Amino acid sequence: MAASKKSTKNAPAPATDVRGEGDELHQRAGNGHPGLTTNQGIPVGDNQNSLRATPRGPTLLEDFILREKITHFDHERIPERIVHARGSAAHGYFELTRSLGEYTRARILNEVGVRTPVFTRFSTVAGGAGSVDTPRDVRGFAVKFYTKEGNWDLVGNNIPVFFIQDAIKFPDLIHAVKMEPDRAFPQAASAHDTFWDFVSLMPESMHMIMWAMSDRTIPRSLRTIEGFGIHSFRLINDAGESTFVKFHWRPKLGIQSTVWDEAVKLQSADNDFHRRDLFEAITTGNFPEWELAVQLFTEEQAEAFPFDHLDSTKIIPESLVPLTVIGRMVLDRWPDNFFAETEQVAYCPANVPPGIDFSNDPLLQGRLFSYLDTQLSRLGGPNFHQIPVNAPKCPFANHQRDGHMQMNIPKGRVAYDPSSLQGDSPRETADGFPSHATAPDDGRKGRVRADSFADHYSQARMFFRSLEAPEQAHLASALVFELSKVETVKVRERTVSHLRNIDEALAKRVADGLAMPALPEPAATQTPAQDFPKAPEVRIIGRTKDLLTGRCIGILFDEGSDAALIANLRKAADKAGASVKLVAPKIGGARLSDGKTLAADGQLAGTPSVVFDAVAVVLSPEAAKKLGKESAAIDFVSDAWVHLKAIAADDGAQALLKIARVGNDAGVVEAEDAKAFLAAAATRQWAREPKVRTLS
Ligand code: HDE
Repeated sequence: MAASKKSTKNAPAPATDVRGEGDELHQRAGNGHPGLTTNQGIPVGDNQNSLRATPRGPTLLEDFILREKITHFDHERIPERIVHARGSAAHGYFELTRSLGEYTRARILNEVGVRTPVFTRFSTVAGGAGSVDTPRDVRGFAVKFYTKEGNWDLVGNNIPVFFIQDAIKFPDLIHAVKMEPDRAFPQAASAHDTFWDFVSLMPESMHMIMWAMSDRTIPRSLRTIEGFGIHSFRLINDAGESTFVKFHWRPKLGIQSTVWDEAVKLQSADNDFHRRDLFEAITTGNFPEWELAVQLFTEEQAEAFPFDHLDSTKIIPESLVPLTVIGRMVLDRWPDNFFAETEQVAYCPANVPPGIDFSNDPLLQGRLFSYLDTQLSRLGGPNFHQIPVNAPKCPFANHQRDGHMQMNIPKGRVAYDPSSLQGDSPRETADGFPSHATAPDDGRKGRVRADSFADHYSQARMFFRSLEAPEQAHLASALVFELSKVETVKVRERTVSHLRNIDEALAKRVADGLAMPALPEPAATQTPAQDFPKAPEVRIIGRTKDLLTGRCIGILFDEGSDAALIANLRKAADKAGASVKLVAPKIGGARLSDGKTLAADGQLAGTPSVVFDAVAVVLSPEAAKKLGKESAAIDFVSDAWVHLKAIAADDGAQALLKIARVGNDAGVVEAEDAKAFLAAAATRQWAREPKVRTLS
């Protein structure tokens, strides 16, 4: 009898983990199925009926199979993450393309061409594990690199700044944004009183508020978000010299976002929109990819910045320190099991290999404590590093012992250091930590905030003024939307009082959108905003890549649709790298003009156009007339129009377009002209926006 097979990198793990040697008892289910057993390996002959005293009598306590099964089930859940509870993750690799050997001795940043395995988890912040994928929220972007020198966790977000400057404020921030404790709503939303109450009393959050209200927080796909390590870290080279570094992930597909109405409708169309998108991309071989870029700067350069780089509410504009691309990350394998991997993965910003070190950013300093601590209750004890997804892929050894769920069997009598009794006990290594650049301690202790942290408005202004006009309008509308959900008038006013310090026109727009009788006084500040040069890198428009790769086109068809036209559109889309999904009123499809039945991928009522990047409507005149009375069909077309998507339609479909009040512009093309359609489908039709919505 063979021992169990271990899952190899790309092969799915066996459905059941049959450990150790068994005998024919364990194989007798037949057809290659292992026999069902209890957790003690006792073969189970009946998994359908519990043990009863008589056929209609009471169940017996003696039934150890029933008891074991129910007991295990009762304990299947662990506490969800206090933040970032909802997430999706994938395996992949990081490949260094440019050595940072001059700056760091970390091997992962020295060895060009070497592929280091990674496990990357994306998340929303505020919602629970079962909440939807598409609320307005920051996205977590956490990467665990399994390096040869131990695990390096780069635990970042898709926004390069944060709400607060000091970790001591984090519990307050999170309590304010989560559902309100007395009423237990709203779930996964910042649009409520407690959040705006807190941030309006916390001027340092204003820069982050600008980002949070921008289209960055309603991404189209996890494959189209940027990632940022946020804090400055240090790189330390062999000579012990230190260089500051900020880490940036840039998506190969470019940044793409939704429009707000689309994000709202996505919440009802598909709770799992981002998770499904990532799953489908990876399992169909369209592996998402990001570049890793760094900003490197010295202590002297940092001294000259007009802000403090240790303050996590600030970016370092690329005009001051340009980005250098040093590698790429490809996610190419979906986890075998959500709980074992995605749920149990434990990131910690304190996990860094020798050659990477921390800065004094007070937010980072607090995080260095929090992450290990939280796992003790979330994963139940100090041995969570032994869970496969968390275990380093390099050897690791020390004298830590015992504790709940110890999975290893350490050998020998020595569990302490120094020792002299055992030749193979682990010892310190000369090239291990500490690799720190020594920092002088000037002996002054105190709960103080450096004066260099006092400017809360200049970068908020820089961000807002750097955006393109449609993005500014979206940001203003988002503020109006969120503040309209705030019941307490003084909280609305206090927020607008900060906006006045950022940009007077923005404050007026928002006050007008809220129908405020008068503008409140600007918030008092000792450090008024300065005018920094624009930072074009904060925009999305202009930085989106007009690519079809990774986008999905929906084709709506019905009885009698033109078969050749559909085939042509599919072929052209496929050639351009887009995927296509067919939508029809019935999932079994419909008979096309050539008499053949084409099956649909989605039923019209359950597959609205929000899930697509562009749509084509190919209908016979009769079908268009029929669908003109079907609200799902009308919404399919009108939503594509108001969400600024390309629409291709044949002659037959025109009646439906008319009912859906689709206008005329460069994004509405004839279905016969596949080339024009695909060109329009590669981008959003921003010029259409003023026709379809009033922006604040
Ligand atoms: Fe986190 N954060 N955080 N955070 N964070 C957690 O750790 C915390 C912060 C981030 O996919 C928790 O394992 C404190 C900034 C991500 O598993 C917890 C502070 C950034 C994830 C925690 C911050 C992040 C977390 C909850 C202020 C961007 C999800 C569960 C000092 C740079 C990781 C857990 C995953 C998760 C604490 C602020 C990113 C409680 C105290 C800034 C992506 O430890």
